[in-house]
Amino acid sequence: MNILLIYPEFPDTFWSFKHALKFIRKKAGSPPLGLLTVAALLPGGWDKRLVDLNIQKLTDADLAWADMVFLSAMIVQRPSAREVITRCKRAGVKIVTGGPLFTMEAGNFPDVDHFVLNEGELTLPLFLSDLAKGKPQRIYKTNEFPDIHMTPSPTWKLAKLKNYDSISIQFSRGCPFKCDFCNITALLGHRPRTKSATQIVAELDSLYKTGWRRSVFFVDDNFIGNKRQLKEEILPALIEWRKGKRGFTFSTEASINLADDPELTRLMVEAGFATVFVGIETPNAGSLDECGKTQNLKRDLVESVKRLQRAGLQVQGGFIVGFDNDTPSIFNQQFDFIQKSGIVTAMVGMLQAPHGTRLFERMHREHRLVKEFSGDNADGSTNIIPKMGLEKLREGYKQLMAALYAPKEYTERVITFLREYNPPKIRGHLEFQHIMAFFRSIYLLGIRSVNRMEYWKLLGWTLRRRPKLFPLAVTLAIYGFHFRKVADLHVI
Ligand code: B12
Repeated sequence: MNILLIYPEFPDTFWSFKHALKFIRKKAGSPPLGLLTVAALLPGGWDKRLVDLNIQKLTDADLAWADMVFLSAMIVQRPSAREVITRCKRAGVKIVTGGPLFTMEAGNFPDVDHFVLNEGELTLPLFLSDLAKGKPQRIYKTNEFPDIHMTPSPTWKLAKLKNYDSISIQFSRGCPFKCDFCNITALLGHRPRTKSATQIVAELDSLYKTGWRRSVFFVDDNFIGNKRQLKEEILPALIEWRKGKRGFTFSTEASINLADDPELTRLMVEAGFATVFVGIETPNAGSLDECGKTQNLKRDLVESVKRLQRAGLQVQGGFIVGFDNDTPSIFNQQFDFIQKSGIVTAMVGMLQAPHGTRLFERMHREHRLVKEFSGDNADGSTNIIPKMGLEKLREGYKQLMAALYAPKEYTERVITFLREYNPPKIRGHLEFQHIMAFFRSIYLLGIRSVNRMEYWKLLGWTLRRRPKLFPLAVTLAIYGFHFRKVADLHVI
């Protein structure tokens, strides 16, 4: 069997980093971990190829080679996924789909031959067994969650790694918390399911063997869902693994209660974690209470963020406006909070209700659902009628984004962060393209840009006050360029 694994193109979103990646001559953020994992679950004797539309084109020759196409996508990739399906149909190639888009919207794709939904570890073997018998069904789904101790290492060799900035690996699935707007627990459950240290070290070893030295993103829904296992097994193993190796900085997603555990934070930094994305959502306690985000309540959120920054972690944050408890003062509150916290990468979105969430059910009951979920929670759209009124919310959101990513305010925020931040000992791998990115940034941001004064202000301040953080300041200046482009495109 010849299996063609296809990953559709992403639009220009906050996390696509499209405008920043150009500076380091990379084509995409990271290869599709879901498809590389599916490839490893397929029979070893089958031939597999990966076409990631974010780095290459899909050719007619690719389709002519394939006996079957395996397609994975998120909702934001819907338009590109539809094009792929049309081309496969025209070429007469059978299409098997899986991943978050199809798990949530299977009904919208009449041309797909087989849906292998939820987690592939459970559903794919059923499909393969029926296929072997010559009787594959149209839909395979399950309410169960697999033990991921059985999950094989992703087949890295299918991906053209040199085109990517980072690589994803996964230690756990699921999250113990119950935020009403998040669909993770519906997709992956409450009880964090984890891999063993042996599995993680084997995955890192196989990556190391490919020559990879750049950053690695642990794509866990909440990396600290099982703190005990982290402290006793995983982090000590990672600390041991990195001895004598260079590069390989890690990033991940975690809940804010990480800040309450100095030992866990210290071990993470020692293991090489440099960045953590935290769902902060809002400084409005009434709204945190409304959505059930109890872990963010009864704490000084700014101080929690600063504690992580002082420990050596760059904190990125997710924020939401438009809760029922939000009044129009929320936009200023969010702005002040984000500026004070020094969260440079602040993904702010309007409240949306994805399928499968408690919020979706409530909005349905209250007749407040209005349209299809766009799948991009930071594109200035929503599928619900907000209490404060859609126009007021949209206008406030627009102004908030414009203020947060205005050159002067952005530079101030970066400086607030650099002032607080204690860089970890483990540093990223310096490559020729990083040096070139610096020169490109001088030309594009320091000479050609109308905002060039802010660029020089940031670099000047860093050279005087935190010279060791100079490469980070350049990176964040480049990020600012990307964020402004995306905000201009979608929101402002
Ligand atoms: C890593 C990640 C990212 C990375 C993506 C890296 C990449 N190139 O893949 C980054 C940070 C870029 C990202 C960005 C975004 N993301 Co994201 N992301 C995740 C995250 C945390 C992990 C995904 C992952 O790699 N999982 C590990 C692999 C092994 O799991 P998997 O892909 O689901 O695959 C398994 C099954 O689904 C199945 N499977 C998957 N594909 C296929 C295909 C076939 C044929 C078969 C048989 C089976 C199968 O088998 C696999 C093994 O079980 C998920 C949350 C989650 N836990 O799923 C959110 C998630 C996928 N992201 C989400 C969203 C909304 C976004 C953004 C739109 C956010 C934003 N506003 O910008 C952006 C859009 C991307 C962009 N570039 O523009 C949503 C998607 C919702 C949806 N239904 O579409 C999720 C589910 C989070 C959530 N809370 O809802 N994301």
